[in-house]
Amino acid sequence: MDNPGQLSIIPPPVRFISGTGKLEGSPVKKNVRYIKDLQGIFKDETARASQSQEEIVYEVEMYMPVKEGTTGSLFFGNTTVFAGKVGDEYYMTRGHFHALPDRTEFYWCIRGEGMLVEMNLKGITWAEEIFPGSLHFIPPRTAHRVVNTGKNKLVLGACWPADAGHNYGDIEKKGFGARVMEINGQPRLIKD
Ligand code: S6P
Ligand code: ZN
Repeated sequence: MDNPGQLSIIPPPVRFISGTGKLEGSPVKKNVRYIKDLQGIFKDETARASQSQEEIVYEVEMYMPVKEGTTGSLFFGNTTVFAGKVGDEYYMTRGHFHALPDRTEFYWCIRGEGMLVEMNLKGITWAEEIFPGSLHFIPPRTAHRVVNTGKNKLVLGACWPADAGHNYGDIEKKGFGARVMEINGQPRLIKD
């Protein structure tokens, strides 16, 4: 043994860049959602279909150190929602319940401004303001969607259980019951 008694010190596999919220490292996976991927998500489908289909609406970077579905473990990620609108509706994520409905999640804002739209199983919808430093707990059985109401990128960190999974189907069928629209130059949460 070269160094008897010496324990190993290793570099971490992933770096979280605090200024930008980016993740760096070989285990990081990335998903990009373009306008062309978001059919039926925005209120004005005609407007969505007529704008540039290759424009990015949002990107997600994920560090998933265990197999998806592992009980008792965690995933870490970021979501960047670009600035833009489809008609009068701000760019946003698809939104989902977790497939295991009681699984919760934390989001926190790194930069930008927006709204976190949430909906419970009774169909009651509300939104939390997002701003740098804001911290958001997604309760059990609560659908969640991130909306960028600003002129710059909105970047959020997220941490969620590795067995949470995603249920997109219920949102595709019923929506959130409310949308964040620009009305007279201001973001408003209005009934759908
Ligand atoms: C995962 C977590 C986020 C979202 C991301 C994109 O539980 O909530 O990482 O996956 O914000 O949203 P969506 O609705 O397209 O998965
Ligand atoms: Zn989630």
